[in-house]
Amino acid sequence: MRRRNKKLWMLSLMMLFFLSGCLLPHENSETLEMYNADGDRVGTARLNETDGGVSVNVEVEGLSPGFHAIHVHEYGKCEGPDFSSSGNHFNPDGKDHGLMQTDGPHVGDLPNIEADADGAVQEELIINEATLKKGKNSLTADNGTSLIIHDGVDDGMSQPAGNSGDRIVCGVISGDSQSGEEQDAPTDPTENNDKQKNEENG
Ligand SMILES: [Cu+2]
Ligand SMILES: [Zn+2]
Repeated sequence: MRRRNKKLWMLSLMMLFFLSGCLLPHENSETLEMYNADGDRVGTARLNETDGGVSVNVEVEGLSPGFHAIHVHEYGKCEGPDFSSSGNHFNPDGKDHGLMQTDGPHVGDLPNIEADADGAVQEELIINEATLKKGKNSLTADNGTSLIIHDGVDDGMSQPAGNSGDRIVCGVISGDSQSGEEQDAPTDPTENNDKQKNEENG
């Protein structure tokens, strides 16, 4: 009798782990694979839902030393080499661009990140008005959005995009938990290209 209760208890505990492992983190976090214009994987961006918006932990290398613009763009598509497939900045409220703009900013506008002398960045940013859950400001709804790093610096004022220069690194925010679970496995960029091709054909 006792043993059976213990078994049941273990089973419900396992159920709880299963549910929390499969349902909750998917809406609360996602790890993006970041790719450069050549299709090489250059790092990750870890997104977490917080009370004050979505936090982004960017770990990317291969940039030029110094400041770079970074934004959330409106479409979840990273097609190199120019990444124009990602569209304009994520701007569900129809505001102007720029953190220093009185009629701004876009929800997707973020402070510049700074690469060190080796071209590496490790910074944590907050997308204040955004969510990974459902809603108007959801980064994952309607086929997702994308996180873009630029060659230049966002001046915080100029329309429509802060005069930030070329788009050089891109990662898709899909709401798909798979990318989060595979975060530690190095990916072959050609494999990813094949996958994208297949998705387009399908
Ligand atoms: Cu941008
Ligand atoms: Zn903007």
